[in-house]
Amino acid sequence: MFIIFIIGTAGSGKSLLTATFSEWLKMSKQDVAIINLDPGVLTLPYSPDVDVCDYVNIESIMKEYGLGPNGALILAADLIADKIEEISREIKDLKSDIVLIDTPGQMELFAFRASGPYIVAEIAKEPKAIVYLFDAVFSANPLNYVSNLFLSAAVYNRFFTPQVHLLSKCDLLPREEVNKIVDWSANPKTLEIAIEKQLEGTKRLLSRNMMRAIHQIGLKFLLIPVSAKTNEGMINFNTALERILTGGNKYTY
Ligand SMILES: Nc1nc2c(ncn2[C@@H]2O[C@H](COP(=O)(O)OP(=O)(O)OP(=O)(O)O)[C@@H](O)[C@H]2O)c(=O)[nH]1
Ligand SMILES: [Mg+2]
Repeated sequence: MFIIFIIGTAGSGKSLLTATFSEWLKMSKQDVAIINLDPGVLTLPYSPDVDVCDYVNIESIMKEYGLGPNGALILAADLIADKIEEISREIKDLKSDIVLIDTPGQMELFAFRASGPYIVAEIAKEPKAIVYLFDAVFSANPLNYVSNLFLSAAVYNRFFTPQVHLLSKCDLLPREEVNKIVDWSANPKTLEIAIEKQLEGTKRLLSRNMMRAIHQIGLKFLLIPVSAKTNEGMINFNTALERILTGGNKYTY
Protein backbone atom coordinates (compact mmCIF):
# COMPACT_ATOMS: atom_id res chain seq x y z
CA MET A 1 0.00 0.00 0.00
CA PHE A 2 1.21 3.51 -0.87
CA ILE A 3 -0.16 6.62 0.79
CA ILE A 4 -0.25 9.86 -1.18
CA PHE A 5 -1.23 13.17 0.44
CA ILE A 6 -2.42 16.00 -1.81
CA ILE A 7 -1.47 19.36 -0.27
CA GLY A 8 -1.73 22.95 -1.47
CA THR A 9 -3.07 26.39 -0.62
CA ALA A 10 -6.84 26.95 -0.48
CA GLY A 11 -8.44 26.44 -3.89
CA SER A 12 -5.24 25.19 -5.56
CA GLY A 13 -7.13 22.20 -7.02
CA LYS A 14 -6.50 19.42 -4.47
CA SER A 15 -9.96 17.86 -4.52
CA LEU A 16 -10.47 17.90 -8.28
CA LEU A 17 -6.97 16.51 -8.83
CA THR A 18 -7.74 13.73 -6.34
CA ALA A 19 -10.87 12.92 -8.37
CA THR A 20 -9.17 13.07 -11.78
CA PHE A 21 -6.03 11.19 -10.78
CA SER A 22 -8.01 8.44 -9.08
CA GLU A 23 -10.10 7.99 -12.25
CA TRP A 24 -6.93 7.95 -14.32
CA LEU A 25 -5.40 5.28 -12.06
CA LYS A 26 -8.57 3.19 -12.26
CA MET A 27 -8.44 3.36 -16.05
CA SER A 28 -4.85 2.08 -15.83
CA LYS A 29 -6.21 -0.86 -13.78
CA GLN A 30 -4.73 0.33 -10.50
CA ASP A 31 -6.44 -0.40 -7.22
CA VAL A 32 -7.01 3.03 -5.66
CA ALA A 33 -8.91 4.35 -2.62
CA ILE A 34 -9.75 7.98 -1.81
CA ILE A 35 -9.78 9.50 1.66
CA ASN A 36 -11.29 12.88 2.42
CA LEU A 37 -9.45 14.52 5.31
CA ASP A 38 -11.17 17.92 4.95
CA PRO A 39 -13.81 18.27 7.70
CA GLY A 40 -15.06 21.60 6.32
CA VAL A 41 -15.93 20.47 2.83
CA LEU A 42 -19.55 20.71 1.63
CA THR A 43 -19.36 18.92 -1.70
CA LEU A 44 -16.65 16.73 -3.18
CA PRO A 45 -15.96 15.89 -6.83
CA TYR A 46 -15.52 12.18 -5.90
CA SER A 47 -17.07 9.67 -3.51
CA PRO A 48 -14.60 9.05 -0.71
CA ASP A 49 -13.96 5.51 0.56
CA VAL A 50 -13.20 7.00 3.96
CA ASP A 51 -14.61 10.38 4.92
CA VAL A 52 -13.42 12.37 7.91
CA CYS A 53 -16.83 14.10 7.94
CA ASP A 54 -18.17 10.81 9.34
CA TYR A 55 -15.96 11.41 12.39
CA VAL A 56 -16.24 15.16 12.97
CA ASN A 57 -18.95 17.61 12.12
CA ILE A 58 -18.05 21.30 11.88
CA GLU A 59 -21.57 22.57 12.57
CA SER A 60 -21.96 20.55 15.74
CA ILE A 61 -18.46 21.57 16.89
CA MET A 62 -19.45 25.24 16.37
CA LYS A 63 -22.61 24.75 18.42
CA GLU A 64 -21.12 22.57 21.13
CA TYR A 65 -18.04 24.71 21.77
CA GLY A 66 -19.47 28.11 20.82
CA LEU A 67 -16.87 28.60 18.07
CA GLY A 68 -16.81 30.36 14.71
CA PRO A 69 -16.02 28.42 11.52
CA ASN A 70 -12.23 28.89 11.77
CA GLY A 71 -12.03 27.98 15.44
CA ALA A 72 -14.15 24.92 14.71
CA LEU A 73 -11.82 23.86 11.87
CA ILE A 74 -8.81 24.14 14.18
CA LEU A 75 -10.52 22.08 16.87
CA ALA A 76 -11.65 19.59 14.21
CA ALA A 77 -8.00 19.05 13.18
CA ASP A 78 -7.21 17.98 16.75
CA LEU A 79 -10.34 15.82 17.02
CA ILE A 80 -9.35 14.03 13.80
CA ALA A 81 -5.94 13.29 15.34
CA ASP A 82 -7.81 11.71 18.28
CA LYS A 83 -9.73 9.45 15.88
CA ILE A 84 -6.68 8.44 13.88
CA GLU A 85 -6.69 4.85 15.08
CA GLU A 86 -10.22 4.26 13.77
CA ILE A 87 -9.52 6.08 10.51
CA SER A 88 -6.32 4.11 10.07
CA ARG A 89 -8.18 0.81 10.59
CA GLU A 90 -10.78 1.80 8.01
CA ILE A 91 -8.01 2.54 5.51
CA LYS A 92 -6.22 -0.71 6.23
CA ASP A 93 -9.43 -2.70 5.74
CA LEU A 94 -9.79 -1.26 2.22
CA LYS A 95 -6.65 -3.22 1.25
CA SER A 96 -6.03 -0.87 -1.68
CA ASP A 97 -2.65 -0.56 -3.38
CA ILE A 98 -2.81 3.22 -3.65
CA VAL A 99 -4.49 5.55 -1.17
CA LEU A 100 -5.03 9.16 -2.26
CA ILE A 101 -5.64 11.55 0.62
CA ASP A 102 -7.31 14.90 -0.05
CA THR A 103 -6.24 17.30 2.73
CA PRO A 104 -8.09 20.29 4.27
CA GLY A 105 -8.79 23.35 2.14
CA GLN A 106 -6.78 25.62 4.42
CA MET A 107 -3.34 24.13 4.15
CA GLU A 108 -2.10 25.57 7.45
CA LEU A 109 -4.64 23.46 9.36
CA PHE A 110 -2.89 20.38 8.13
CA ALA A 111 0.69 21.49 7.56
CA PHE A 112 1.36 23.93 10.37
CA ARG A 113 -0.42 22.45 13.36
CA ALA A 114 0.88 19.64 15.53
CA SER A 115 -1.91 17.30 14.42
CA GLY A 116 -0.78 17.23 10.74
CA PRO A 117 2.59 15.44 11.10
CA TYR A 118 0.99 13.22 13.76
CA ILE A 119 -1.78 12.19 11.34
CA VAL A 120 0.74 11.54 8.55
CA ALA A 121 2.86 9.39 10.84
CA GLU A 122 -0.04 7.44 12.34
CA ILE A 123 -2.43 7.00 9.42
CA ALA A 124 -0.53 3.96 8.12
CA LYS A 125 2.92 2.48 8.45
CA GLU A 126 3.33 2.36 4.68
CA PRO A 127 5.48 4.26 2.17
CA LYS A 128 4.23 7.82 1.73
CA ALA A 129 4.58 10.75 -0.59
CA ILE A 130 3.33 14.31 -0.48
CA VAL A 131 2.09 16.03 -3.61
CA TYR A 132 2.36 19.82 -3.35
CA LEU A 133 0.27 21.91 -5.74
CA PHE A 134 1.43 25.23 -7.20
CA ASP A 135 -1.67 26.91 -8.60
CA ALA A 136 -0.61 27.93 -12.14
CA VAL A 137 -2.56 31.18 -12.28
CA PHE A 138 -1.26 32.29 -8.89
CA SER A 139 2.32 31.21 -9.64
CA ALA A 140 2.63 33.04 -12.96
CA ASN A 141 4.19 36.05 -11.25
CA PRO A 142 7.71 35.65 -9.80
CA LEU A 143 6.75 37.15 -6.43
CA ASN A 144 3.91 34.65 -5.93
CA TYR A 145 6.00 31.84 -7.34
CA VAL A 146 8.73 32.44 -4.75
CA SER A 147 6.11 32.63 -1.95
CA ASN A 148 4.81 29.25 -3.08
CA LEU A 149 8.35 27.88 -3.26
CA PHE A 150 8.82 28.93 0.34
CA LEU A 151 5.55 27.35 1.41
CA SER A 152 6.45 24.06 -0.22
CA ALA A 153 9.87 24.15 1.47
CA ALA A 154 8.06 24.79 4.77
CA VAL A 155 5.80 21.79 4.13
CA TYR A 156 8.86 19.64 3.43
CA ASN A 157 10.45 20.88 6.63
CA ARG A 158 7.33 19.84 8.57
CA PHE A 159 6.89 16.33 7.20
CA PHE A 160 10.28 15.21 5.82
CA THR A 161 8.37 13.02 3.40
CA PRO A 162 9.32 12.71 -0.30
CA GLN A 163 7.52 15.42 -2.24
CA VAL A 164 6.27 15.71 -5.82
CA HIS A 165 5.52 19.23 -7.09
CA LEU A 166 2.76 19.94 -9.56
CA LEU A 167 1.79 23.05 -11.48
CA SER A 168 -1.98 22.64 -11.19
CA LYS A 169 -4.71 24.04 -13.48
CA CYS A 170 -2.18 24.47 -16.31
CA ASP A 171 -5.08 24.55 -18.82
CA LEU A 172 -5.82 28.07 -17.55
CA LEU A 173 -2.54 29.54 -18.85
CA PRO A 174 -1.17 29.81 -22.40
CA ARG A 175 1.46 27.16 -23.17
CA GLU A 176 4.36 29.72 -23.14
CA GLU A 177 3.41 30.82 -19.63
CA VAL A 178 3.32 27.21 -18.41
CA ASN A 179 6.74 26.55 -19.97
CA LYS A 180 8.11 29.71 -18.38
CA ILE A 181 7.08 28.61 -14.87
CA VAL A 182 8.37 25.07 -15.41
CA ASP A 183 11.63 26.63 -16.58
CA TRP A 184 11.85 28.69 -13.37
CA SER A 185 11.54 25.46 -11.40
CA ALA A 186 14.15 23.60 -13.45
CA ASN A 187 16.59 26.41 -13.91
CA PRO A 188 16.88 28.95 -11.04
CA LYS A 189 18.87 31.34 -13.25
CA THR A 190 15.75 32.02 -15.35
CA LEU A 191 13.81 32.75 -12.16
CA GLU A 192 16.48 35.22 -11.05
CA ILE A 193 16.24 36.98 -14.40
CA ALA A 194 12.44 37.23 -14.07
CA ILE A 195 12.80 38.59 -10.53
CA GLU A 196 15.28 41.24 -11.73
CA LYS A 197 13.02 42.22 -14.63
CA GLN A 198 9.60 42.19 -13.02
CA LEU A 199 10.17 43.12 -9.39
CA GLU A 200 11.75 46.08 -7.69
CA GLY A 201 12.82 47.34 -4.29
CA THR A 202 12.22 45.17 -1.25
CA LYS A 203 10.10 42.69 -3.23
CA ARG A 204 13.00 42.04 -5.57
CA LEU A 205 15.52 41.76 -2.74
CA LEU A 206 13.36 39.44 -0.64
CA SER A 207 12.33 37.21 -3.55
CA ARG A 208 15.91 36.88 -4.77
CA ASN A 209 17.30 36.04 -1.34
CA MET A 210 14.47 33.65 -0.52
CA MET A 211 14.93 31.68 -3.73
CA ARG A 212 18.71 31.63 -3.30
CA ALA A 213 18.37 30.34 0.26
CA ILE A 214 16.19 27.46 -0.91
CA HIS A 215 18.49 26.53 -3.77
CA GLN A 216 21.57 26.75 -1.56
CA ILE A 217 20.09 24.14 0.79
CA GLY A 218 19.82 21.91 -2.29
CA LEU A 219 16.02 21.56 -2.23
CA LYS A 220 14.59 20.96 -5.69
CA PHE A 221 11.06 21.74 -6.75
CA LEU A 222 10.80 20.64 -10.33
CA LEU A 223 7.23 21.32 -11.43
CA ILE A 224 5.15 18.91 -13.48
CA PRO A 225 2.34 20.75 -15.27
CA VAL A 226 -1.04 19.05 -14.83
CA SER A 227 -4.69 19.80 -15.44
CA ALA A 228 -7.47 18.07 -13.57
CA LYS A 229 -9.84 19.34 -16.29
CA THR A 230 -8.03 18.06 -19.41
CA ASN A 231 -6.02 15.20 -17.81
CA GLU A 232 -2.80 16.76 -19.07
CA GLY A 233 0.31 15.59 -17.23
CA MET A 234 -1.23 12.57 -15.46
CA ILE A 235 1.36 10.20 -16.99
CA ASN A 236 4.29 12.36 -15.87
CA PHE A 237 2.74 12.81 -12.43
CA ASN A 238 2.28 9.06 -12.09
CA THR A 239 5.86 8.39 -13.23
CA ALA A 240 7.24 10.82 -10.65
CA LEU A 241 5.22 9.14 -7.90
CA GLU A 242 6.31 5.67 -8.97
CA ARG A 243 9.91 6.77 -8.98
CA ILE A 244 9.61 8.11 -5.43
CA LEU A 245 7.57 5.29 -3.98
CA THR A 246 8.90 2.20 -5.66
CA GLY A 247 12.05 3.12 -7.48
CA GLY A 248 10.32 2.94 -10.86
CA ASN A 249 8.08 -0.12 -10.58
CA LYS A 250 4.34 -0.08 -11.10
CA TYR A 251 2.28 0.18 -7.93
CA THR A 252 0.62 -3.13 -8.69
CA TYR A 253 1.54 -6.03 -10.93
N1 LIG B 1 -9.52 25.06 -15.21
C1 LIG B 1 -9.25 24.29 -14.17
N2 LIG B 1 -9.90 24.48 -13.00
C2 LIG B 1 -9.60 23.68 -11.96
C3 LIG B 1 -8.61 22.66 -12.04
N3 LIG B 1 -8.53 22.05 -10.85
C4 LIG B 1 -9.43 22.65 -10.05
N4 LIG B 1 -10.08 23.63 -10.71
C5 LIG B 1 -11.14 24.51 -10.19
O1 LIG B 1 -10.60 25.26 -9.12
C6 LIG B 1 -11.55 25.37 -8.05
C7 LIG B 1 -10.96 24.78 -6.78
O2 LIG B 1 -10.70 23.41 -6.99
P1 LIG B 1 -10.69 22.35 -5.82
O3 LIG B 1 -10.31 21.06 -6.42
O4 LIG B 1 -11.93 22.44 -5.02
O5 LIG B 1 -9.46 22.94 -4.97
P2 LIG B 1 -9.08 22.60 -3.47
O6 LIG B 1 -7.63 22.87 -3.33
O7 LIG B 1 -9.56 21.25 -3.11
O8 LIG B 1 -9.92 23.69 -2.71
P3 LIG B 1 -10.27 23.79 -1.14
O9 LIG B 1 -10.26 22.38 -0.61
O10 LIG B 1 -11.60 24.44 -1.11
O11 LIG B 1 -9.18 24.65 -0.59
C8 LIG B 1 -12.80 24.63 -8.54
O12 LIG B 1 -13.68 25.57 -9.08
C9 LIG B 1 -12.27 23.70 -9.61
O13 LIG B 1 -13.24 23.40 -10.59
C10 LIG B 1 -7.93 22.49 -13.30
O14 LIG B 1 -7.03 21.66 -13.48
N5 LIG B 1 -8.29 23.34 -14.31
MG1 LIG C 1 -10.67 20.58 -1.43
